[in-house]
Amino acid sequence: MTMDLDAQAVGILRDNDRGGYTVPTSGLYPYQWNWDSAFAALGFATFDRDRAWRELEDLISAQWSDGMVPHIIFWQSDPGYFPGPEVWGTKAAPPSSGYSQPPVATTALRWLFESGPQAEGEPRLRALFPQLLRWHRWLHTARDPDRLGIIAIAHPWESGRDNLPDWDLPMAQVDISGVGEYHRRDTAHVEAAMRPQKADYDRYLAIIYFARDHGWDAETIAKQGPFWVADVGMTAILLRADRDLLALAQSLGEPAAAAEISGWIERAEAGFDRLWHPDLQAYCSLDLRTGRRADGITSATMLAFYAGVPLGDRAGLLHGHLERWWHKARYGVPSFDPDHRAFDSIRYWRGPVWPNMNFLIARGLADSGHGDLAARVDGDTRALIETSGFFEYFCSRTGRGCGGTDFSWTAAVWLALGASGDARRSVA
Ligand code: 9WN
Repeated sequence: MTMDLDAQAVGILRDNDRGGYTVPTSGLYPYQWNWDSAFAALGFATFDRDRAWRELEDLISAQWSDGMVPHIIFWQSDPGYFPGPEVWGTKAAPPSSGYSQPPVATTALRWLFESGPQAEGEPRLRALFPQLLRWHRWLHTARDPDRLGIIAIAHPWESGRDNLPDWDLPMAQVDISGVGEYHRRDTAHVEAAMRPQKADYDRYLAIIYFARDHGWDAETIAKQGPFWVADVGMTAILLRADRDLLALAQSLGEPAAAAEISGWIERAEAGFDRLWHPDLQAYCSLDLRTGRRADGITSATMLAFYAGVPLGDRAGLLHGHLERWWHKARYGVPSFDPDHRAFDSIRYWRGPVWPNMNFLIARGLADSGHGDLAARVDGDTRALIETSGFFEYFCSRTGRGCGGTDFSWTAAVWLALGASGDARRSVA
């Protein structure tokens, strides 16, 4: 059984390989996506290390001159996806979207570097390191211009967790009067009940049009953009990625970079506290335009372990939420609190289980000494794949597969977990 699934997972990554980069799934997502590639690299690393490096090299090669690494890279045109390059109008080469995504890629690169022979990794890492440093610097400046130690997203897509209920209130403020008619493609590939609604898409487009009409200028976006929310997921993943970048700077003997990165880590460790919601007893996103906190708990709160935030008594509170969610939803870890009125077990990021998030959550739990909980999260990820296949995400109540099929990150996570569930050992 496991052998078959291993072979299937390898086959999916091979089929989704477009020669240097991997599409998340053919049809629904026909381009390269940023954090998807980081997971794909971890999967490739289990059977083709050179290909794993290339995945990340291709991603970083699309970096903008200001340091931003885009969330979608349109390597070739494909009418099957909307909004395509003509809608974004970023003038980037290669054509790309104008937002970024959480930098899981840095963490994947560290895993790749440390698990392979020095002679293989060092020259490749040395070539990428300055670009990684510039990307992190961009995230810490363009997306945290006031140096709060929490990272804003300028569009829900920048979080990677597109239609979380967290974004409902901030999105309600977005003026959609200039959006006009458009033709979505996603619902031709998957059931509409599993995808964001038209009201969400109107706003996704209005936010893009604002940035496009202001030449994708990061300062204008930060000051006046219609959506500006500090995201727990982006902040936690960047903090973890900073720690990994620091380790890489030390391995490469880059003391000036190491000092700069240490400053970011210090700021984020202090800043993370701003996201604590005293009533909900969890880390929640914060609308930086209105000062309003999200009124629900998302799976990103569990990334506090992955980020290595000093938690004290809060660790127990977060475990309590996890236990409560398991009791209610059957499969962990739902992307949104199953006790909340906005929970929906199949609609995109509003309650299903996402294998990529589970992977990060479990690594964080394992690293912080909660091996039992990590094993349970990994066990659920495996059970979902064994029962339903390599779907984009899964219903947290029934385990039914949802969204895209033959999905790269699901195949990659399966391979990276390995038979033992020890991601690092199997990646090595
Ligand atoms: C928009 C590719 C991407 C993921 C995101 C996921 C979804 C895109 C979409 O697919 O977003 O970026 O069109 O819905 O939410 O996490 O990177 O798999």
